[in-house]
Amino acid sequence: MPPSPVTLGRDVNEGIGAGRPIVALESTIIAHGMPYPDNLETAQRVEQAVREGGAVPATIAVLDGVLRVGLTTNELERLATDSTIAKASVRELPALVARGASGATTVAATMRIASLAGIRVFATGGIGGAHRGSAESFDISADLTELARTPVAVVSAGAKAILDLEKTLEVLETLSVPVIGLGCDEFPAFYSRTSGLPIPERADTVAEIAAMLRAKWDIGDDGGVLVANPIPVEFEIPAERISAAIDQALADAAANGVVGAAVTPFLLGRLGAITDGESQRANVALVLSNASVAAAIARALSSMAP
Ligand code: PSU
Ligand code: MN
Repeated sequence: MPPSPVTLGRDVNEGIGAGRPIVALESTIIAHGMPYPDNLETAQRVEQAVREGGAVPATIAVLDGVLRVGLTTNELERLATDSTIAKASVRELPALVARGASGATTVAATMRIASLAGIRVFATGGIGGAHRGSAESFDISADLTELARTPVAVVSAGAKAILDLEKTLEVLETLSVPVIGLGCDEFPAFYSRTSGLPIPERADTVAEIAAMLRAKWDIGDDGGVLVANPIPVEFEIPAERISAAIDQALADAAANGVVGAAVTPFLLGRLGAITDGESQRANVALVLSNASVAAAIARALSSMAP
């Protein structure tokens, strides 16, 4: 047998050995999604929310060429402070490993590494998707293609409102990725609970979601599922209020010629500045909520195991 391509942290290793539910967490949000020290504090609070939900947190990154599942506090701190750490999606993984380099993993790369470790549930903030203007720019996140081919359930607050949500849902349909709203009838828009776009499936309990995951994987469909959990109501920024800030951030990105992988981090940073931190407080709240939901789904799934 070839050696395992991933290295597990101590708690994750013990948890997998004991058959405990595990929840994967991404690291792009730490390195490129929020400023220091809020990023470090959030990463630790998210891990704590997973523990309080009865599961083991497994934050994922590439450190010195090693695919790592479960990090120490010092390693979280390194991701939060080292500005040279690259944003790593799936296509960057071969180069990072071959060169012994480090990268903060996006939703796509985190899914892939989680799946190598046998982890089936992952909590994030919002997935990447089809950007506005993507009919021209072709800027569609690899998060969507990874959802099509890797058997991990991604718990998100929908897709970031900076995207074109209608196109994002269309691509997910083409890729046969189930999109399940937890207690909602509309696709949530990250900062807002509603988008006006109907959600393909609604579930009212985590048990129903676990049953759908089980059914999908039992029929040999080895792709992922997007679970959409709307932002907690007390932190919601209504669409009318955030949309002017988004338009401003998009205009700033265009004026600065920002393209490719830099687009999402740039827009999140600008939104934080324009809303005087409100967008970032919302981001923290929704990630924490997604971590709790993911822990509950992981528990439901592991209690169904044969
Ligand atoms: N959601 C957040 N903050 C983030 C991201 C998502 O709340 O920083 C990151 C995720 O890692 C996601 C990435 O995978 O943005 C998408 O980047 P792109 O559009 O370049 O694929
Ligand atoms: Mn992109």
